[in-house]
Amino acid sequence: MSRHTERPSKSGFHRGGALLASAAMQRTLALVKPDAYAAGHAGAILAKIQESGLTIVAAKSLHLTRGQAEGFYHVHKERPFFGDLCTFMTEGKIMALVLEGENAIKRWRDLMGPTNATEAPADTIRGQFGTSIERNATHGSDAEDTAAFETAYFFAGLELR
Ligand code: RTP
Ligand code: MG
Repeated sequence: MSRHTERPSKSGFHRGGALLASAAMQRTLALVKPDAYAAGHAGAILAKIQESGLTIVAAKSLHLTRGQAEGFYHVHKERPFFGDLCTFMTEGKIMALVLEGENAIKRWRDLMGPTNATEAPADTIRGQFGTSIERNATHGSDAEDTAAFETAYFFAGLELR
């Protein structure tokens, strides 16, 4: 086998002795929603993120206007819960975070748990801090394209360096 031959391994490909990582480095947008922020859970949620090994690239707290909430959740505008969701998301301050790591999008959604907090395992963030299908403590982007849109919705380029 020549020095430049690629051969598969358990975790990626070796080329000339160097390991090429197979996991993608990603950024994702996380929100601490108004229910969890008002209840004082933002600190505990930040601690869980850091314990998971994800890096917090950017963070801020803000109070969304109705228009800003509608724009953020525009993909859901035809859904029956859209109006209630926007009312909820504007009832108080939120925290917006950009998280980075290998497979960050899925890792953050796994940490959050399923949408319905009443069905979320107790060791997930939604299981611990959410109370219903709507009031579920946190948001996470669901794909690379939505992560890019949502990150840029909250943060300017200079805040993401
Ligand atoms: P998110 O976008 O906030 O991370 O939540 P998700 O992907 O788990 O769930 P999605 O289907 O995108 O729904 C967005 C948010 O809308 C609220 N919701 N209410 N009343 C209802 O039936 C209902 N369904 C969803 C939740 O706050 C959900 O996170
Ligand atoms: Mg979603």
